[in-house]
Amino acid sequence: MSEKRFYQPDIETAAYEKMYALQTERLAWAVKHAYDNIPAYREKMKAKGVEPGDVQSPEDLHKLPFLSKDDLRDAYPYGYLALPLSECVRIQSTSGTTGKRVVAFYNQHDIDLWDECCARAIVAAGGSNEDVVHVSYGYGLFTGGPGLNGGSHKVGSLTLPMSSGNTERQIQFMTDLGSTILCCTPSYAAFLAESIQEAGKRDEIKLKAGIFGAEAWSEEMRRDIERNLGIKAYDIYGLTEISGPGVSFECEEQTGMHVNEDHFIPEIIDPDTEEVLPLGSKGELVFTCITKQAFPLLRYRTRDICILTRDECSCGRTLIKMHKPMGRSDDMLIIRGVNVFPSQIETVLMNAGYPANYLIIVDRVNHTDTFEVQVEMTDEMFSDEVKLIEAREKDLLTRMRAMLGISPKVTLVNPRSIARSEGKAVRVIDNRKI
Ligand code: DLL
Repeated sequence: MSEKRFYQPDIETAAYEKMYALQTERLAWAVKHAYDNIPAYREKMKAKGVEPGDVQSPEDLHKLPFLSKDDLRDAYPYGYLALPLSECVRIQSTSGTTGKRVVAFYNQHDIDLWDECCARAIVAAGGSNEDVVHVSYGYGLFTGGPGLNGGSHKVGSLTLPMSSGNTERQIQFMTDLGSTILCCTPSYAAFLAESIQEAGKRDEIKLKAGIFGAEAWSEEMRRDIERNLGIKAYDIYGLTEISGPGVSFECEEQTGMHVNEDHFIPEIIDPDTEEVLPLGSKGELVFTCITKQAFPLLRYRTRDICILTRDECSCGRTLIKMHKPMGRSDDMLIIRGVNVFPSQIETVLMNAGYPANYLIIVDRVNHTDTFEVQVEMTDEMFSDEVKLIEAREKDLLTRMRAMLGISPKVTLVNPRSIARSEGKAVRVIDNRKI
């Protein structure tokens, strides 16, 4: 098999000067396109006193106004559409459950570029036309299924559009058709691994790699999935508004995700002051789409807390890297005044040998926050002896206090008692808002 390391080597390994020139040219086009075709955006620019001609290069990005999910919701559904509907061929939508959904529009050009971004991710995970790509992300309005499906077609892999659910059938197809690359959320990958083990099919699967994203997952969870499925697990990031999966993707180095910066220019800002922060700083990730035609968002605030770095990568790609998102500036939990990221709790659990099946329940009683973490035991941990369970809970509590600086109530629950997710896992129940 000829090992192809890059899908588009001229872009993925371009010298910085070449990338910068490309971004400069495309950015000028994108700003003018949005200004000319989206009245709401034109108003925003005018309110900030900016004209398209003021943005000559990526250095001028800071002059542009930000866009937020609320802007898109307020303008639902067509307010940020830059083309006539007759030129659009697809709609996708965010997975949010509260408020109005955000709908994203695509013309064929946008779909082609999105597919190419996902193709880069698949090739980076070792994919080629020799592979069977098993897509268990949801299909439909969610971008996971359609995105990886399109990417797999571009690579020329045999594509299994499984969608999520029906785990028994997933395992059957996986074994019968020899799936080699699995694409799904990390929580579903962990569940599939568990189910494959239970079905005694571990030796029958041919998986070599997984492309997992759409939700936060820890390094510890990665190691668990890799061990249990016998694969290399790659992270992939994206959001519906910026096209879907494939905004960034991991290479074999597994030290962050390369951003497809020929299409999406990233910035990191301080979420409170909105000031642009230098490379290496932790802050909120903002993207400017420079090639999208139907839904060309500029300076879109993702709310994902992240770090950007431009270090040399052993894979040969020169594309800027983003670290794994470390939580969100909007769903970070503040419990009794302490900032808590669910990923910190996951890290504690995985380090202590627990599976990533847990639920964080926050409430407010008598004006004081209550904070409980329910953690599922494995069959091996399960015991009838109360003393043993209490000792385990105490141990976890000590570890969590050290990590978080705050003490949750830790409750161990029976194996398989926390509902599994076929899509994004629900990890937090915050009753304080109700
Ligand atoms: O989750 C798109 C996607 C599908 C990405 C499949 C990767 C794989 P949305 O439903 O719009 O789109 O949710 C976007 O999910 O702002 C992040 O908070 C989170 N997210 C996405 N990928 C990752 C990741 C898709 N790899 C929101 N790690 C984003 C952590 C992620 N969080």
